Amino acid sequence: MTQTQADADNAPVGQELDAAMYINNDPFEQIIFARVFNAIGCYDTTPLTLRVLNTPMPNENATPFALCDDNSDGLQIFDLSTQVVNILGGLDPATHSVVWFSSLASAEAGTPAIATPSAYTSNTATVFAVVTDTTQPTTTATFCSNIATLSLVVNPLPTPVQPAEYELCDDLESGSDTDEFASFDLRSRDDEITGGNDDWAVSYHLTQGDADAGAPALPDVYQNTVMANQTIFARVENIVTSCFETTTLTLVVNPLPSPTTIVAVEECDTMANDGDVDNDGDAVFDLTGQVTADIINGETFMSLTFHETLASAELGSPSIATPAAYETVSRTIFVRATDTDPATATQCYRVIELELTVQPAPVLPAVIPDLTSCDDNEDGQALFDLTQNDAIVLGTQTTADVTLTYHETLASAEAMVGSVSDMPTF
Ligand SMILES: [Ca+2]
Ligand SMILES: [Ca+2]
Ligand SMILES: [Ca+2]
Ligand SMILES: [Ca+2]
Repeated sequence: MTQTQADADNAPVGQELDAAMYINNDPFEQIIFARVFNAIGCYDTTPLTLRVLNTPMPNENATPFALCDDNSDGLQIFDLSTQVVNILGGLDPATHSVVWFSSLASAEAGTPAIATPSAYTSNTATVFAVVTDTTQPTTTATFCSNIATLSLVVNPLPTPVQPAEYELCDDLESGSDTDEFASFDLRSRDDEITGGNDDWAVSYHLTQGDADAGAPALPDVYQNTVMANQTIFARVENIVTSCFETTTLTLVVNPLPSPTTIVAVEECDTMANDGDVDNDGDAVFDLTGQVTADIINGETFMSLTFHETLASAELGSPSIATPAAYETVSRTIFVRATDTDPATATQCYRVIELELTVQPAPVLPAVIPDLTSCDDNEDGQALFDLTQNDAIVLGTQTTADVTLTYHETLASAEAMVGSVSDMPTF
């Protein structure tokens, strides 16, 4: 083999080409010459065309083909036909064929190819594409090809935590605290649902369909639209892989207790009430017995605490320490009624006012003048008009404020029984 016709004809020493390892000089196409000779020196020559075809250069950094593992089996069905443009890079799909193989060895051997590349079941793995230029001009059957790799990735779905029911007390923001609508801070549930996984983003949706579609989302602060109890849907999406899973969130509006507002509770400012002198200005009230029963009025799961200020009632503390014996001047106190239903997590409460009224004790003069009557038949008995000293006993008090009765014994007076019945003439 020689570079020129002359060398083929003359066969000068040293001009013969390396028949096993010859690299062409002229790009793409070059003619060399073959000299054929026999033992007695007869020879002939013929030209030989060397042709260099372009090897296709597919995408060496093809974007991994990732799918979400919708049934958590580690496998997914890949449609490799969607990856032709990806694997070709800038090569023209019209002039290049792509054949897929599951191993490098089979790609190099050209067999066996993946039978159904449009539905190739795989775990996370690498597949191999043989890319062939189908149009290069050639007088032989040589088509140049190259092998490129494509990563197949099966991404796991997020595994959201099923959140506990989200309970709120009926609020006023909806216009009423008895309408069973309240404003829910949905973002407050994110961490519970993601378990603190920062790669997972949460959105909330009215329906399962909206959650699957990812839109429309509910606002971060959402007022329920179904009274009392409503299930909404949370979409948990991996921000890296975009794989998502959904779960439900139940919104619950708990009713506030309904304490009954009662009329003012009255106590007498007497020594008998508080052990102090009459009319020292205050009295001892028992808030625990009938008062509590009247306020609860038969409603279940309600407990009461009593407070001197509205602020402490709203806070729940400090409360009146000894509600069974609360000594006070006349005042308004605040009753906090709290829901104690163990089935609810909210302990909703409502505050009402309670009037405590200290009634002044009637005042008796220290000394009432003796009553004197004449014994007209010497039997030691006489008729008395007990009312003749009423004005002295009443002092500045009037019978509109106090009732005056007379008794034969101190005990019956204190018990207010057995008054002398036939006044004014006893
Ligand atoms: Ca799967
Ligand atoms: Ca409300
Ligand atoms: Ca008193
Ligand atoms: Ca007192």
